[in-house]
Amino acid sequence: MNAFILSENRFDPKNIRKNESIMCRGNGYMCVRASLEEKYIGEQRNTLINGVFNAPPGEVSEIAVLPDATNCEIEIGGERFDMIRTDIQEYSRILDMKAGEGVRSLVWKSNSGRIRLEFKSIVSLTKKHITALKISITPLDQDTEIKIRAGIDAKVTNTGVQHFSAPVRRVYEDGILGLYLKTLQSGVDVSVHCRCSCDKPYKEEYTTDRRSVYSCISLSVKQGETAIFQKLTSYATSRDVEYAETDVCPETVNRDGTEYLKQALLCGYDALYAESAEMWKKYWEQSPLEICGSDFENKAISFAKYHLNVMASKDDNRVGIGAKGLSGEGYKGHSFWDTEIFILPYYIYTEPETARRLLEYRYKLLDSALLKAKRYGFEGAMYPWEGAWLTDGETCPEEGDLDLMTGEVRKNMMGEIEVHISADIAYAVWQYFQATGDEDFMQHCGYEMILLTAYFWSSRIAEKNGRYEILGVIGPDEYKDNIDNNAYTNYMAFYNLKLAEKIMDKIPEHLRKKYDTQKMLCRITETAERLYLPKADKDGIIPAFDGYRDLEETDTSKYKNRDKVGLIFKDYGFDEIQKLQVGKQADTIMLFHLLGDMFSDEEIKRNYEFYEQRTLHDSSLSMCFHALVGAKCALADEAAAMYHRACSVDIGENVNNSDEGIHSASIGGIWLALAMGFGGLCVEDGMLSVSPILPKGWSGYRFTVCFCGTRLLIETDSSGSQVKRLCGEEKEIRLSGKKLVV
Ligand code: IFM
Repeated sequence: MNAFILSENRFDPKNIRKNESIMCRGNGYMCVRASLEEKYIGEQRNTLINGVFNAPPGEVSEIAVLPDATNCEIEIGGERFDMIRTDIQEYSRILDMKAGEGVRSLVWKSNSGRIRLEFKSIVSLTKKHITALKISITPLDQDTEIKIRAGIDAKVTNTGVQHFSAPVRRVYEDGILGLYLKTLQSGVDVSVHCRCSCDKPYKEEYTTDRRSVYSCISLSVKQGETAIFQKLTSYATSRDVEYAETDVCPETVNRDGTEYLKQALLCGYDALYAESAEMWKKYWEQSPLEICGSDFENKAISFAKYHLNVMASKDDNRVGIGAKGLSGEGYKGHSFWDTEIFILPYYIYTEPETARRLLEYRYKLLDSALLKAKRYGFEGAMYPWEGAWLTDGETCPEEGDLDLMTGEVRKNMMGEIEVHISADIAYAVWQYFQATGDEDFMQHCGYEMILLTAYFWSSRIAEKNGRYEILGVIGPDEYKDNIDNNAYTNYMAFYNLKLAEKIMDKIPEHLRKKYDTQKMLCRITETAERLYLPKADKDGIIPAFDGYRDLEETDTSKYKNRDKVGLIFKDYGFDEIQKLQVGKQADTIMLFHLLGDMFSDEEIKRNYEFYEQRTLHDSSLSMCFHALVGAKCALADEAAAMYHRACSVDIGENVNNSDEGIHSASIGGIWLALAMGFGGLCVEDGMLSVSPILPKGWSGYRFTVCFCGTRLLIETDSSGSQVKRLCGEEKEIRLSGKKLVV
């Protein structure tokens, strides 16, 4: 089995959306879902650019679906190509993750005889504004007349919401189609240009339809000859990082968009593919990642690495990572704690520059975090639970689930009380610093972020029972609303406070001038001293929140480990679930990885088993973390089973699971569980440490780690583990408890 190929051997309309998500192509700047060129009911044809958000009146900001350029309708002898209504043979469709190319090949039994079709497409990794499509058409039985209609179509919406003004449409003398439009509220200018052509003599006409412009190419092709059609497209927006420091006008965006396309046209599909594939090759070679002995897990880890390269911007620190990456409009393109806790470790240890950019994005959100704290009567940095564009502030929708029978809408409290994200961000800052030693980042951003998040906790506590408590929160487990002293939140807040104490003497002068750091330190220290940290009860269980052990126990076997999530709602309403010892996702157990030193091995194992039984894994964030903590508890086989489930989130059998986009946290979590769970990767007292274990069913695995400028390859098989230095200076590290110099 080729680990770098995602494939479909039979066209099944049920899989249209899932394949669009998992096979999407992108480069961190933009992503194009792998929609088929011809239209089908149920498709979700999305092209998304990181940072192009818009908020219609009364709604929160969401990533706006851009005009589509994937479309291409083929007609042969007057018959339209369509895989549902016609006879299709020799079908195969793949995403070659090693080269970032989608390929579909088939033979269509048309009324004009058999036609061989091959579709190839990329989003260039080297020319980030460019997408390219190449279609090879070969009539096998007779000479044929071919018509191809392809263009730019702005009749796209975010599931019904139109974010753009009516477009200006143009066709230029050189056959370039242009479409210019603006987001309705946020005023982002977008230009899309495309050029269609064919390698055989053809006639070209231009048509328009509502909000769209097309090129219509017709040609005759002899039996056995191949006509090659090419469509190259460029996207440019006024939010592109190239214009970050200037006030750009629409004309400049249009001019640059045309120029990007003209440059691409000089290359053509094959050369564009070759240079992009070369960059992909470097990406794979720079940091090898493999699981041996288990084909599925190996494919899943390649899949994760592929998507981790297409979801994050490499050069723009004004954008984050969406919960669906850039693979779909799900979760409105917003960034959650998913980034810092699940995804960032991959970048920290393999692409530290990208990790820094992602943390700078959070730094740039500090003003929003300070404002949000004020709005709720607190101080310090209360980070938005959902982040979009820098000036959007909190983008968590206030409306929650709708009760269809009563018409009542449940208020969504996450933006207000799912506060652990502030500590998660501070935690991530420190993780980054530990692995990179990047003092420059800390001076410019990191210390301030740690200080202000810690200060937030000193205002978010309430004095109760002679101590400080954190009341009225939502913890990671979102099936529990408005709880007191969520163990996860309290411990992470404590960590954040202690971190602030630790860095106090490193706070640079400009921050000492900006803030009353002495006063802040006093409050931070006092809060840390008096903050309540839920301790294990007589059974050794750390209560997930106040009163947890008094809740009713229920048989979770009916609801967990099934194909569908949310099954519990068939038997219980949301309010009833509050009274049960059940959880949606990993919660307390996450502490055993994040703050493992604070708990004994015995405590970790007992709590892991207790909470796993009560967790429904209804969130894609759950399985990877259970695999990670399970591996750390030396429950290697259970962890491997959880890992398998985490790998199945996007590429498993469940057809609809990823319709709205891939699950970026789970994808980051797959790497996290491999490297930090099975591989035991961590930094202890400034020294890198790995202590790999090999679960049953795997014959080995390898991953790379970038630590303070040195890149290491960690390889494990049944004979043990070894560490090789790939580049950078010598490092003293700990391998399975023993110090060695690599
Ligand atoms: O951040 C998560 C949350 O923990 C569970 N619901 C989905 C969110 C986005 O992935």
